[in-house]
Amino acid sequence: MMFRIPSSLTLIKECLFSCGNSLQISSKRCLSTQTWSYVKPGKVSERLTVPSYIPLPPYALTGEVPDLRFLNPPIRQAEVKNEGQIGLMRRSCRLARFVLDSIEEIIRVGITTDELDKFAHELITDNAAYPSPLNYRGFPKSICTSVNNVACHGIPDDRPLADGDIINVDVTVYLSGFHGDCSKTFLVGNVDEAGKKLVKVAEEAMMAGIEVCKPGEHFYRIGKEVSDYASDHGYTSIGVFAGHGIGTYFHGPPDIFHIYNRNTAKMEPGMTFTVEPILSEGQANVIILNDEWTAITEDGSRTAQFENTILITEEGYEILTKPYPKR
Ligand SMILES: [Co+2]
Repeated sequence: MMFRIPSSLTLIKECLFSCGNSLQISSKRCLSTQTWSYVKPGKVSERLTVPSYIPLPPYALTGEVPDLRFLNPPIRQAEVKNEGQIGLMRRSCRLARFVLDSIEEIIRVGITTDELDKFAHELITDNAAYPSPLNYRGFPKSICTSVNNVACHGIPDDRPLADGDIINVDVTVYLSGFHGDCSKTFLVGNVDEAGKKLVKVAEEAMMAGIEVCKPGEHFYRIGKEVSDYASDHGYTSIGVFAGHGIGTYFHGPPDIFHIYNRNTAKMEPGMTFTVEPILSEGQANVIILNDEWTAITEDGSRTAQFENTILITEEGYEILTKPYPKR
């Protein structure tokens, strides 16, 4: 996912919270009935390495992401891909979904997000792919794991998953020169009814955005549908994070906003991009912690997110990262 820094967003240098890993949030909510814990970052393990035969994206060694406008040919707007490129997108997207589905099978109370990261890293590299987040603008791990009040870009660490957590796992892989990107929010153990509803509505909101996609449709329509669906169910769509075009680059044009916006560009067959709204139980404001990645809600609300990479087809859309049929 791509991050846009709005002028109102405060980047703070010190971690706001000095208490233990899991503390009860002091907010206006009723503390005695809260069944989930407030999360702050834990200890991050050593960076993992990638076998030397894995083809690397341009930023893998330096952390620096090339500006797409200076490529040859430059990429300034949503790219229309040919059949060959679409075939490769399909492969990387299928692998991303396979990894996400495999992570789902090992998620349980007590497993740490670092263990999830190691598992994903191995599975991705075993499939001759590179875990796209690793060293992307310096990101230290291979997946993002965002628990409860962490809105996105959570860094896998030593915190064990607790009964009642909701966790978004975001998987992106770079296979045969193309990225595929998807994420899902999972329930851990016994999640309260409010949490279950948040997760369900977040998935439906993503689908509301995807279902309007077709050739000739304006990009702003996605943000309108997502945002309306969220507010109809009592949630807010967090506006500072956007979906993105995807291809040989992890993040490129167009920006896919999940709130009302004025992007009047139109969709065309062959375009590939992500739709990945984050819904908050409370306000939409987020704070970036001093690790420069972890985005938490300012008011301590829980959030849930779902993401797919989609292709615009002649008839409408195709979800390239669609889940495998359950056996
Ligand atoms: Co994304």
